[in-house]
Amino acid sequence: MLRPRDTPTRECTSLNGLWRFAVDTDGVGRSDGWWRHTLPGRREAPVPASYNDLFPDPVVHDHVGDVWYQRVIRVPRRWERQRIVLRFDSATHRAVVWVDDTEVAAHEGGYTPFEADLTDLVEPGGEHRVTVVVDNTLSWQSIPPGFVEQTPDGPRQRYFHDFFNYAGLHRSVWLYTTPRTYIGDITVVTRLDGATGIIDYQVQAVGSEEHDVRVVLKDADGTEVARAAGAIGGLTVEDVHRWRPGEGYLYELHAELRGAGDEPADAYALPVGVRTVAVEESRFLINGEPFYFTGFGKHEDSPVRGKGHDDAFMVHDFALMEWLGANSFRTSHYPYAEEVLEYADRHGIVVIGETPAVGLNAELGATLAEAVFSTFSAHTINSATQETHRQALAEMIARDKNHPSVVIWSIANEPESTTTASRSYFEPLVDEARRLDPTRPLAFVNFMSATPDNDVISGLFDVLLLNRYYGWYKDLANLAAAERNLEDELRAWTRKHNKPIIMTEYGADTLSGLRTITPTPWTEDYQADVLAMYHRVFDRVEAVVGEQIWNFADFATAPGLLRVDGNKKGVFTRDRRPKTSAWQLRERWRARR
Ligand code: BDP
Repeated sequence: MLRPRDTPTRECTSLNGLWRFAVDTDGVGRSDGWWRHTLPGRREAPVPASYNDLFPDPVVHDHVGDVWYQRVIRVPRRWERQRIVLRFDSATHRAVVWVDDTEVAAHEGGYTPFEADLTDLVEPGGEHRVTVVVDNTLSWQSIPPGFVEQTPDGPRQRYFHDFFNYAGLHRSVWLYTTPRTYIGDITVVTRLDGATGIIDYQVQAVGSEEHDVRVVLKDADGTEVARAAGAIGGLTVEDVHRWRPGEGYLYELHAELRGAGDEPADAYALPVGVRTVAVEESRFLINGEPFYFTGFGKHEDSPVRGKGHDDAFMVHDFALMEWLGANSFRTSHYPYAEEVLEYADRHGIVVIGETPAVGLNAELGATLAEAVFSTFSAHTINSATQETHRQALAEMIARDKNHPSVVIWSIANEPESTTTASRSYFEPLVDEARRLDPTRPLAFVNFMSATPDNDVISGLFDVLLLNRYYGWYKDLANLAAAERNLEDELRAWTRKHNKPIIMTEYGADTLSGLRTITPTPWTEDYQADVLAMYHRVFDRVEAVVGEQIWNFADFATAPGLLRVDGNKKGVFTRDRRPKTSAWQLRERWRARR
């Protein structure tokens, strides 16, 4: 799915800004047909943003169910004879969209885009009402899963993941045009043959049959370096400038459809980074060279905006990672806004892309939702959930396949992975991911109680991603034992699988400003001691090819006895002030570059 762009044949208008907004507390909007009229009440909400923290009102903050957004759009008169598309970069967790009285789109899943073709519905020069209902409910069949508990005081959403269930229109909304015959999709796969780069491309045209495809590759200065014709083909670049960590060099692939009169029917420009990714035994190779990941698991999370994308926070977060010398991050625990991946592409930051499949684990359900259940069963996570998961995976790969920054797909975070049911659940998803993208290594993030002895699914994957909390949930305030246990476990994984290991989570909750001399959990000093202990072990175990701390910054969660106004494992506070560990990391990571 191509991101909307202005090109010589396409025009984009942003629909970001203030929309009318109503919380459907009584759940009557759908039966009363709220899309037919102006929404009730006088509230407005910004797009993009989560709605939860905008108003000082627990009814909004903890709402379970539908909220409604509405605005009027004006379609420029000059868009006559164009194909007109309405696009939502995301709606968390599902949405239905109407234009005037007509339903135009419905989408499940909170972190991938969806579109509606409005060509036959809207009038160039005219005004139209756009209404969106966004439902934040998590069920056994949603990804991520959850359940709604009916209590005497109303419904309560329970879920098995450790971040607040922010919802709303978190990303941009667009109205854009393409010609009626248009480029529907482009796929690029890059290879290296010595100093030569090869870009295998595929351009999918939609509409009239009579057209030619032409492709021109330009370097970063805009100079043409290769050209080809045909919907499927290859471009060869001698002395190619590689995309590599730390330097996000991008070419631009200009694809054109040409009709009978040789007029350009459609044109689209796609940034392309030429690089390879491979796994060889326990090494992770980018462009044939061993790569060591340093950085974080993150969240899209900031005060007031919640999970709403914000360019200022994005640039600031990347600048802080650069200050530390970090070279990578994981999009824990869902695909991030596409702006984030584009930025990573341009700046040479390496990304592990993750689906929203977080909390598929009864053990976490017991801790985070006080719920007792079997992870996989006819009544809990079942084949319908698996289908939602498959769709989320397919939509992530469709959106992100062309980003050179993305080097690994993570199919889930901390699922149950020790039972035959987990093996049956994941096998088809692994096959599907490999079918959709045979070029990138595949992984899942392994939960602490799934050890080399009882795990039954790691053999299906290329890289081991481990979340370990020695020194925190285990061996608290006993870092000598934590160090022994961590090293023993890493060596056991290596003996069993001989695959690259990336520690995708480790850390300790830390209250900014709390200091100590003797080892005391929650202090800044204890966080620094825990990280230093992990780093000593990583430096001794050869199969460890990456360290991504949990978390980049403190973030909001559901209330819990272990959570003091959210999760405090950040190296930065929620407003991005450094804790003591930041200087320690800066020293370690900058020395590695
Ligand atoms: C892991 C989860 C992560 C949590 C973290 C923690 O992957 O989402 O926030 O632990 O407990 O289980 O801090």
